[in-house]
Amino acid sequence: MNMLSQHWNKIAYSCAAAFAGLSSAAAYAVNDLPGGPSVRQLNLHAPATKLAEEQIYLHWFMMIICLVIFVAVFGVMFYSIWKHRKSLGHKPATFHESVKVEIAWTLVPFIIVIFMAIPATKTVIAQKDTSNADLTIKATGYQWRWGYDYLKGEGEGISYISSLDNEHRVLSNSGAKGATPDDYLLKVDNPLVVPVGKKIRIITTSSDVIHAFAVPSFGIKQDAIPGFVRDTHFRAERTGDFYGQCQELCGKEHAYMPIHVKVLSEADFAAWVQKKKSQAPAAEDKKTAAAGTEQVAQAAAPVQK
Ligand SMILES: [Cu+2]
Repeated sequence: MNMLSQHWNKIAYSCAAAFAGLSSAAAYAVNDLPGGPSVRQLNLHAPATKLAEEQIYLHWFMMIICLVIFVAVFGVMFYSIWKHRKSLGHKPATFHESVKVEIAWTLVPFIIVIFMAIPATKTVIAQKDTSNADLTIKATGYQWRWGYDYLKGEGEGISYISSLDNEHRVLSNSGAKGATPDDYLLKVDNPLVVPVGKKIRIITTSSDVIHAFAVPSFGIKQDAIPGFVRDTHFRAERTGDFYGQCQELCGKEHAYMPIHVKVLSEADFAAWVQKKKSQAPAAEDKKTAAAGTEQVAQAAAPVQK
């Protein structure tokens, strides 16, 4: 056996080993998560809003135009190199300027760019139009959780913190060996709850560093910047659970601040609001009681000089 075939054998063995490793990993594989990532997903997330649908359409529209240009340009180039090569006796042309060619290669790309820009601009403008929202919710990024405040519309006044499910954090700390749940590191204690078919405006800001509020199925991603207010919006077309993550590297727990949006029917949402509102006064009472005890304790403590 010569050196070269030994070398190739080595590569083949390592490929086989890697493949075996992959298939044994597949035994533990999670399933597709509706509203979240899928196993071996190649395309964008399945859309749940009109805007996400438009983005996916634009993505393929642009990709196809790029592919056609690629094939056309390289086709002409390789054909010319092959058919008009020197060994066949071809002599290079000596012309220097051709007004016709120059006009053509300026106009054609210009028309293509306009053709691409029109649908893209329409979608970008629609993405930025946060007017006439049915519900306005402020999403505040914290290291490393999300705070949701219902500012306007049904549920006004509700506010809570949404953190990663602790069991998932423990699982991650232990290396996540063996089977992991389908919503691994996407499960939270208090998901963001919104009604279906309503325009939801999300105002983003942050209390510490830059985070980003992103839910791929809705086609939204907006930075949450400390000291600034930015906004985005979505109108979910169907009920269900949708998942996203903080998409701006924000520190050591960046991977542990998922976003879970629960889209409910209007009736279910109204019931949820009622439940939250009835819980809120109790929580308020507890807070006042705690503050009261603190004040008493402070008053009782000897004054230090
Ligand atoms: Cu973050």
